[in-house]
Amino acid sequence: MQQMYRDTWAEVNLDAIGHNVRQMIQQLPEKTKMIAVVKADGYGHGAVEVAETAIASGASALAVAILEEALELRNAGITVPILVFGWVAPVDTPIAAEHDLTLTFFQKDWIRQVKSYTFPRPLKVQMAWDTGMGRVGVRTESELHTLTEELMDAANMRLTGVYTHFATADEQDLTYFYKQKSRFQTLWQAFSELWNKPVAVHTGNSAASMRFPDEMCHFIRFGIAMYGLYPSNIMKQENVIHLQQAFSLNSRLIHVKEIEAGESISYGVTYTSEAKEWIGTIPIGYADGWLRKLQGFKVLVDGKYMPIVGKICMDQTMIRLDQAYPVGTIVTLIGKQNGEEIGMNDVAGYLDTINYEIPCNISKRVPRIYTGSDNPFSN
Ligand code: PMH
Repeated sequence: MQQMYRDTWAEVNLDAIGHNVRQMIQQLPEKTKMIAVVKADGYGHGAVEVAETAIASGASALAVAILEEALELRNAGITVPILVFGWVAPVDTPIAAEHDLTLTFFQKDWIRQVKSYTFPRPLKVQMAWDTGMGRVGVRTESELHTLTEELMDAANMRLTGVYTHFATADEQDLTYFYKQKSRFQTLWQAFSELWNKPVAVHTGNSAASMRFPDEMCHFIRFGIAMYGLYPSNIMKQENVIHLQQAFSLNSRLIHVKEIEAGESISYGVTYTSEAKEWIGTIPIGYADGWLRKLQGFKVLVDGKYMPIVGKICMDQTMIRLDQAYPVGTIVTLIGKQNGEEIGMNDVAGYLDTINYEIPCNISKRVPRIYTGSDNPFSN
C-alpha cells in the first residue's frame, strides 16, 4: 500500500464482500453461476481486491465496463473469464483476444470489421439484446437475424453468450420487467432457430437475482448487492438476503477550536454560530468526492452525530462538536461508531441520489484500506 500522509481513508471490509457473495450463491440453483460486476473500480471499492475476494467466495467470472478495467484485472494475474459490457473499437479487439477477454457486440458493422483481424485464438464475444433498457443491444428480430448471420462465418470469433439488462428489476411495480422478459423470450425463440451451438444466457442484475433466483439461467451479474448495498429501498425492506455494507469512510480531526457567538465558518459565510461553539476541521472535501451538497449533513464523532457546518471546501470540511476533542480523534463519515451508523443510503438520501453513486464518487485521492480475514492480500 502507498504511504498515507493524510488521515482520511476508506475501509473496505472484504469479509462483508465474501459474505454477500456466499449469501447470494446459496440462493441460486447449482446450474446458475455468478459474474461479479467490478466495473468502475469495483463500484469504488477497488476492482482487484473485490474480484479476488468474490472469486475466493465462489464467483466464476467478472464483468467490467471498459477494456482498461479488464486489462487491470488480467495484469493483476486474474485468470477467470472477464466480460466487457461496453463497446470496444474493432481496432482494439486484438488486445482483447490476446488477454482472453470477452467482448460485447450489438452491431453488424462491428462484426464485419472484426472479421478481418487474425487473432492467436478466437475472440470470445457475447451479444447484447436491448429488451427495454434502451442503452445498447439488438432490439428487433430482423436485426438479430442480420447479426447472427453475419457472425456465422466469422471463424475468428466465438459466441459464448447472449444477455440483456433490466431497467426496473428493483421497483415495486414489475410490469415493465415482465415486458422485458417477454421480449427476451421472443428474441430467444428467433435466435435458437438460427443458432445451434450452446451459448450462456444471463439477464439478472442484483435485483432480479435476489427476487427471482430460480429464473436466472446460466449466470447472474451481481453488482451492488455484492458491496452490501440494496438496489433500492423497497428491496431493502424485502430483505431477502441480509447484506453487509463493505465500505466505510473515515477521517480524523486535524484542528479543534472554540468560537464566539456570531462568528462565521467557510466560504460565503453561510454558517454563523449562535453561541460559543466547538468547531472541528477534517481533511476531506469535494475533491475527495465529499460533495458540497453535503453541507448540513452529519458525521460521527465519539459515537454521536455532529453536523457539517459551512460550505465544504475542496480539501477540508468543518463540523460542530458538542465539546472539545483532541486532534486525531476519529471522525466517521460513512459507517458505524459505537452502535450508531451513517449508512450509504443515508448519504445517498441526503444527496437525493442512489447508493451506487456514493462509493463510485469517493475519489482516488482517498486510499482504500482492506480489512477482514477473507482478505486475499493479508498473507
Ligand atoms: N449488468 C450490467 C450490464 C450492468 O450495467 C450492471 C450495473 C449490472 C449488471 C449490475 O447491476 P447491479 O449493480 O444492480 O447488480 N450497471 C449500472 C449502471 O450502468 N448504472 O448503475 C448500475
